[in-house]
Amino acid sequence: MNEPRNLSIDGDRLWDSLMEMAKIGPGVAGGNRRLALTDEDREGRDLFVSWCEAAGCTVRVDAMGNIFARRAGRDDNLPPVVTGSHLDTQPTGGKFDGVYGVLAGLEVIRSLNDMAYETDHPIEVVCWTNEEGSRFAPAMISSGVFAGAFTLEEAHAKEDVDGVTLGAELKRIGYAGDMPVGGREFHAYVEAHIEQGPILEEEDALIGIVTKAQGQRWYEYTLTGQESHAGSTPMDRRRDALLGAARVIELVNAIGMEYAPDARSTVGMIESYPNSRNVIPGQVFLTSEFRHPDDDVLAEMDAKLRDGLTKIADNIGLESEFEQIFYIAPIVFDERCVSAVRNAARARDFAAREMTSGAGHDACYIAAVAPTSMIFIPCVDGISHNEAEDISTEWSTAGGQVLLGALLELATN
Ligand code: HGY
Ligand code: MN
Ligand code: MN
Repeated sequence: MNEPRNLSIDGDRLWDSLMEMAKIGPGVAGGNRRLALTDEDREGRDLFVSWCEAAGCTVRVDAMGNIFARRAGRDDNLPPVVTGSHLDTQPTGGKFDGVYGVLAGLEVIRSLNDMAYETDHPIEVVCWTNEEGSRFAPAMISSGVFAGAFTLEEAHAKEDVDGVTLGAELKRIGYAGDMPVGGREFHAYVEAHIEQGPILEEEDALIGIVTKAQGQRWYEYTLTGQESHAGSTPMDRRRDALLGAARVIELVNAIGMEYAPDARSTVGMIESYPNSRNVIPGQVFLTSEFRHPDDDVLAEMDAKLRDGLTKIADNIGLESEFEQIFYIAPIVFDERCVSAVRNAARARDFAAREMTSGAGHDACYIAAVAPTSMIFIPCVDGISHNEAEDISTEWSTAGGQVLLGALLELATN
């Protein structure tokens, strides 16, 4: 029987695991490069699976390569309380984005084992595939399949820039599991993650009680003009695709600024063809994205973009192919799960504040199929998606303690 006592995680062990995982897929500036379903991702997954098995978990992999490590509850027929995040990184990613949530979840299991503490509901830690949406767009695609936002077939067919499909890579690295994706109940899902912004650190808060997440729209453009000679083509005779792209970049930024302070707008990728210094670019591929906590504003931004793009193309004489490749509505997280996080922070007297997530997370899709909330910890200067991403051991341990408390509240009937 569980005696009431000071239940705690082992912050040093969590930190050591984070540093061990960080050795896999090193970046060039101290961070990590473990793009989804690469050999580096496989190595990180294999290490995580070995740690889960050493912790006595049963490990299952579904058809999207999502890894579920399960610690039995008193009544194993009860739906699990789930935590976790992702191990894939951006090309110039940090050591903690996603990884923190996966390993903090494992640390909770390791600590419950140490304390021989039995929960009523089983507890599972999940590693979601391709959360970043960097190698295979869009982001959070595997939790998206789990939540029914994408079919398994369309997700498996997603291609990287070399035309390699997500499905083929799952098979190649040995993570094409046979478990169906989704269709099973989570009693609750709580994801721990670094904030990836400056608020908590600036306010000296240890914990973010995440109540909402903003909506997103991602776009792809192909602007087609005409290659021609840089020296002999008069300025009024050009159909310069890169000039068009430059105006799109300005337009995307102007719309973001118009809806500041909450809006976010970014052009992330651009490829100019033929990319020769004395040829007027004939074709440009670029991407952009909008984010906002209010769906109506996001729709207004979308309409302004479409209108502005048409004017730019007409003015320069470009053909423009334009596609919205991803949309996720703003999320309001579940009050029972949010209060479990709030209670856990309060029980430890941690400075905490409620907030909206600027970044997308797997929790955003899981919120559609299970009661869900998130825990944020600060990160240094709010920097993320950058190899300099950093956290303190104090922040790491505090987040783990709150995750333990929240999961115990939700896993106890
Ligand atoms: O783009 C995002 O918000 C997340 O990092 N995938
Ligand atoms: Mn992340
Ligand atoms: Mn990320």
